Amino acid sequence: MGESFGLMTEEPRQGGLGPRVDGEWSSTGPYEHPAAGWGAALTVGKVLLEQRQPVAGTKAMFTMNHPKSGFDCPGCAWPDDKGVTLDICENGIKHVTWEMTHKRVGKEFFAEHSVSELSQWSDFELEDAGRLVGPMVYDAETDHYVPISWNDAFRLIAHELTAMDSPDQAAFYTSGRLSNEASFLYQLFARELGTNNLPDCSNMCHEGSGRGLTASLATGKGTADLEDWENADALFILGVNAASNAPRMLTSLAEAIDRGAQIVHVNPLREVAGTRTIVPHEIVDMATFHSTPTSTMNLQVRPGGDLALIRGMAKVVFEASETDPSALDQAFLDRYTSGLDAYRALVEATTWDELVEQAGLTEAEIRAAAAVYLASKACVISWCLGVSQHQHGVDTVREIVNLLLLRGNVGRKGTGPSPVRGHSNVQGNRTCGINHKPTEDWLAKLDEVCGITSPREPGLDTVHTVAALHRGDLKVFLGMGGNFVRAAPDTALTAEGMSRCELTAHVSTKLNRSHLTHGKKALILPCLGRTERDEQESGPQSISTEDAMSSVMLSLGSRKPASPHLLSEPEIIARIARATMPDSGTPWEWYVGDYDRIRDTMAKALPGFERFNELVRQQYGFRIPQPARERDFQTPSGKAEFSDAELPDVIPAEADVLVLQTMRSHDQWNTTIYSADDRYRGVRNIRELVFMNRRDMKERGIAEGDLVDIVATSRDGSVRSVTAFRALEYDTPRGSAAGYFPELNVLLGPDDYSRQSDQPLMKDIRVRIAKTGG
Ligand SMILES: Nc1nc2c(c(=O)[nH]1)N[C@H]1C(S)=C(S)[C@@H](COP(=O)(O)OP(=O)(O)OC[C@H]3O[C@@H](n4cnc5c(=O)[nH]c(N)nc54)[C@H](O)[C@@H]3O)O[C@H]1N2
Ligand SMILES: Nc1nc2c(c(=O)[nH]1)N[C@H]1C(S)=C(S)[C@@H](COP(=O)(O)OP(=O)(O)OC[C@H]3O[C@@H](n4cnc5c(=O)[nH]c(N)nc54)[C@H](O)[C@@H]3O)O[C@H]1N2
Ligand SMILES: [Mo]
Repeated sequence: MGESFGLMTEEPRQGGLGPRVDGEWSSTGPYEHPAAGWGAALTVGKVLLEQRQPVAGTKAMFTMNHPKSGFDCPGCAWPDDKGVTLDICENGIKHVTWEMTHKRVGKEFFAEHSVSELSQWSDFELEDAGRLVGPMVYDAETDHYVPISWNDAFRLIAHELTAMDSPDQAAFYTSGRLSNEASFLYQLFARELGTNNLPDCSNMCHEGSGRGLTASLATGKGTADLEDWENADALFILGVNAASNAPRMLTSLAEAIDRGAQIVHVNPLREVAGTRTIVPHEIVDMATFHSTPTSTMNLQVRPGGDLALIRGMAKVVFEASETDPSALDQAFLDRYTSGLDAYRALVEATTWDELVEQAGLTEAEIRAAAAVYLASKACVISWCLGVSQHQHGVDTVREIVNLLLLRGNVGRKGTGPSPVRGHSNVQGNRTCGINHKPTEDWLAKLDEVCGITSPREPGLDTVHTVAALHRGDLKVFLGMGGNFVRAAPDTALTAEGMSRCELTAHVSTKLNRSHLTHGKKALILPCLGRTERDEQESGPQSISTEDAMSSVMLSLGSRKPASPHLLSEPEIIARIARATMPDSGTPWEWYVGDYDRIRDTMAKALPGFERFNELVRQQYGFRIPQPARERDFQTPSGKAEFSDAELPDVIPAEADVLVLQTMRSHDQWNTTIYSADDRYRGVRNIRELVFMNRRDMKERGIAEGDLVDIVATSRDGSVRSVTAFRALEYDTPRGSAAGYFPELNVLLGPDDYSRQSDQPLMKDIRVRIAKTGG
């Protein structure tokens, strides 16, 4: 795999990209204990000790997500629960502790290890080396990163950006941790320079959700918030591994069960959140081992089969309305929606045979789910990557909205669509302008307020950035956080594309693979983390973030920075901008002196941010007004739009082809892998694995633990493969398989993206699996 591009060339190891394993791998099947609880508490203690942070770490936990003067957990985007004083979870704690490590990566480290040597380190070892402490530049002669002053680093970036033939030869990537203030400055810089090339990580997670919701309801976000979760009597949870990736959702699920609500989990795998939990912050529950169920029904859908399931449920609702008019909210439908007749005709014309086949569920199961929906007065439907990272992600999101509309489950207490966002501020990034396809309204306002002329041509998103890198069309790649090379599809192709750039520069807290797969010139620019004190001219600064339910809150870091040489993200952006555009009329330095000034400008440029500085200082910040929540649907027709997509065929035509999904283990944060274990799936000391259905294994002569080759055929016919992965039997539907991201990203071709959302098909890789050497 990609020898010259800084990727590991070593033989595959069964530890995957995580730490080297010290014991035999083992697989005992799904976790039999409640989610969270003592398993989580033990891990937390271990993590704090490993990073030598038992005391400071514990102290930090008490200020995390604290409504006043705390910092926002840099983990997931799940909203803070207002009734809970210690609203934290195992994975949030791991995440924060990882940032607070005592280990440092300074100039001595880089003098000791060449880039070629570091390229042979695992991804875990790179990050585990510690926090980056000073700006570094790549020296091609010695193949080492060497120190550079901040000023020289900014000058180098400015030089490369001004040497380009067009501003569209640069791409400005954002990972979803970036604050609202920094996001605003970053997009302002890109646009003032003259490009909309703003690829971001939401191109890989919820682009499809945003597009679907916008087409249906004229809002790119969910309309439900935590209060709605608390007032729903039916919750449908599709395609999310909540116990690992949004653990604080477990609290909401347990509370829902306690008040008698129904919870239906839809997932090819029976994830542990679909069973029981010990509520993450309930210390008393932990002491008494009191656990609460978190589900009333589990439906093991076929990969990509969600649309068929939802349509089947709609079919039952229409059927019921023949005898019971209250099955439909006719008053709502008449007043607020458009396109019902066409949708109804389509649903009625779809046969049960088709629905059952495509959903991979029996008619009885679909009817049972519909019965829950029909019996409920207020329903929330929630989803994550299991829905969005598919070819028909946009159609599926729209089908979810269709079903909600039928019974008036939008814009009313206890109802609404509710996508589970990923990174802690991925939603805020978009709100603040990180968007490769901005609307004219948005740009016009930005131009008016900031006195610039934004380009109108749409820019590159993630998959098109990979293609442009590879064609050699991009001269400069700037990464604002994240680990683009590991996160994007087709690792080798992405790395090779990066090496064609004149300059790659990454603003980061820790060393990662993207620093090693560098351009001709390369910079590492270390920044402050979310937990750290950010001192500027006017004193300590707060930043703000927006959670998955549109609440914007301040976050104040208070820890001593990992090094006195770190700069904040807003400062780095402002200084790059000034160096590149010395005559810019934007008051870059003045903005950085006091972030209130950035917020004052944002208050004028962003709809819903009026009085930003004042509102964000309220105890729980503020919720961005959302017309769709008030049933004001600002679509072209002025109504919520039903969609009428054809039922997609999600079953591979060739009988020996399996649909492989790539997902996270319990012990990783995206490309950061903490260990080679996946507690809730019963796996230890192994990541280079593939979970398969027992019958699919038998058919291929594969026994438990056998080494297998996985060969993927891309949509463009090209073939990619990995070898010597271990096949493990798992309860996944026939014809499907599952393994870990980012180890399996090598299997995704550049053409393997949804034509609806432009999202890579990370949950739908078409593969053949056979015994290695067989
Ligand atoms: N601890 C931790 N928390 C995280 C992250 C992390 O890496 N670690 N990442 C953050 C980010 S950026 C994001 S976007 C989110 C991701 O959160 P998730 O969406 O939970 O992420 P995945 O691990 O990819 O899990 C996908 C889930 O969808 C299911 N699935 C796969 N295909 C289908 C399908 O066709 N239909 C249905 N119904 N289900 C399907 C899988 O079995 C799995 O349960 O989590 C965020 N939170
Ligand atoms: N096959 C497959 N691929 C996937 C996915 C999948 O499910 N399957 N999921 C996709 C999804 S949903 C996402 S969101 C992407 C994730 O893609 P990214 O967001 O690009 O990746 P992360 O792993 O979150 O980034 C980790 C790095 O961020 C840096 N970092 C951490 N904290 C900070 C900070 O405060 N500031 C700055 N500037 N840097 C910081 C550190 O240097 C760390 O190495 O991956 C995508 N790729
Ligand atoms: Mo994500």
